[in-house]
Amino acid sequence: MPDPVLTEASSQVAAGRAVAPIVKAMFDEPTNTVTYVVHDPETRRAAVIDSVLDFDPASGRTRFRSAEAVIAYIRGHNLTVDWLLETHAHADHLSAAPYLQKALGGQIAIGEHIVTVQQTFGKLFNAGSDFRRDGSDFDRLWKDGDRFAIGHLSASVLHVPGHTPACIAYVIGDAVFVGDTMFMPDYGTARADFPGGDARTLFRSARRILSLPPQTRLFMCHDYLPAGRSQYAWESTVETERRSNIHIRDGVTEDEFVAMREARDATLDMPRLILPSVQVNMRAGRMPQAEDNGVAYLKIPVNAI
Ligand SMILES: N[C@@H](CCC(=O)N[C@@H](CS)C(=O)NCC(=O)O)C(=O)O
Ligand SMILES: [Fe+2]
Repeated sequence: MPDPVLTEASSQVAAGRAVAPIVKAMFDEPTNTVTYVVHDPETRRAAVIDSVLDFDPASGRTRFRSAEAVIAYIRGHNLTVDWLLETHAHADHLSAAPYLQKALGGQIAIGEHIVTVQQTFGKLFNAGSDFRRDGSDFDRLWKDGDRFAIGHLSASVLHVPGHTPACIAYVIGDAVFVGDTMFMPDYGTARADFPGGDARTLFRSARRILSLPPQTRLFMCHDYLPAGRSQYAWESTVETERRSNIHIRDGVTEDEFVAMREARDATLDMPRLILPSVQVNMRAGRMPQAEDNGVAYLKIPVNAI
């Protein structure tokens, strides 16, 4: 089937090799998350992708060690932040986008289907009328095929649902920030058992990314250090993933993938931070409104998830 959005993204990748974006990866070991700062070397305009707010669920305390590291990098390299991009509403860490926005500026953006996620989790957490479920907590909502710029770098948006309904991959120059679609070849793919997730849809989204040119650089959102590897890793290519990804390399059929993914998902525990993460991330990384004592509370739904 012709896919005009992917055709456009492919020519962008080819052109993107002329002025490649500079990509800085910052790994958060407690949540196995990779935050990226991507910038245009000519104009020094930048985007931050998938930032992390440190959160200790035992004490309910937030800390800003990861966010401050991003701020130090941005200031140290004299960059101007235009975008604070989320690949999806993460279920395993809280976003630091509002904290970074206060310090650095930039617009907070996510996929337009965040409204579906907001409706699902708004209901689960019985959020009050102060919680807007129309995406308006974000500054920008992306559609498949949307294009934007980071200085002179071209960026475009691929809607890649499956892990969650709102997942986005960002194609920036010749680099793709794949979010939680696939991981390093020896780890495979993301789970598809969260509300609104679907293994068949995930397969199609991952294979769509793998239809980009073979040399396209792919940057993963997580690395879980599978047995047999001792160094964290997060960068791969279309060619490498097609040759050797244990779940979605060339030759694996959709039905084989779905059977494997659903069997594995049935064995997985919920992420340690899923309850705080989704309550905060559905609000673009902000805490629920403080109560009359000035304290914000996060809920734990009992036997509901
Ligand atoms: N043990 C981790 C699990 C995190 C997790 O479930 N990660 C998701 C991405 S948000 C995933 O796709 N994991 C893939 C897998 O374990 O197969 C935690 O508690 O945070
Ligand atoms: Fe995720």
